[in-house]
Amino acid sequence: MERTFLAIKPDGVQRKLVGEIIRRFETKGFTLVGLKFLQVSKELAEQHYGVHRERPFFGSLVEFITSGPVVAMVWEGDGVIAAARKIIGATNPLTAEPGTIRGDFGINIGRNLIHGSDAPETAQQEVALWFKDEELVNWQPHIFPWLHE
Ligand code: DAT
Ligand code: MG
Repeated sequence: MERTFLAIKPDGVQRKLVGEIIRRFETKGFTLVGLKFLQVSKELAEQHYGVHRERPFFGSLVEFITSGPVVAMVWEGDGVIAAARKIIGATNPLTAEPGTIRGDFGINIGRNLIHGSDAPETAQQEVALWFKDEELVNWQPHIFPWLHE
């Protein structure tokens, strides 16, 4: 089944939105298969945001993601990569739709609360970058038949 990498950024943690954010993916019906709370190293941050290396905001992006603890997660479910991006909302919280995480809780592009993988290839890369195989749990929740026909 499909998996995606999500990370609650330092602003989400500092603003005590961890429970609220996790709740949205839980109640939607996706399955949590990996979770850790960590202080991100500069090396990990630079690798994670490698595609943005040439962008003018790369330095501040790395500085921000390493500025405080982060909640790193892997979520599972059919279509979870695209669905999580919808739940998260547009990159700029000011223009993100109300009802999305960024639309409900943010006002600034540099403080947009949560990261989510944007495609199957990046999801696979990011899951592997942040988690070892043995840190991921293969399980099927008991409510599974109540979420799937
Ligand atoms: P997303 O996080 O929605 O996938 P992205 O991958 O294009 O967005 O960019 C990664 C992060 O970089 C984003 O969450 C916030 C920051 N960022 C993107 N565009 C920016 C900009 N124009 N100015 C400042 N920060 C920006
Ligand atoms: Mg992105």
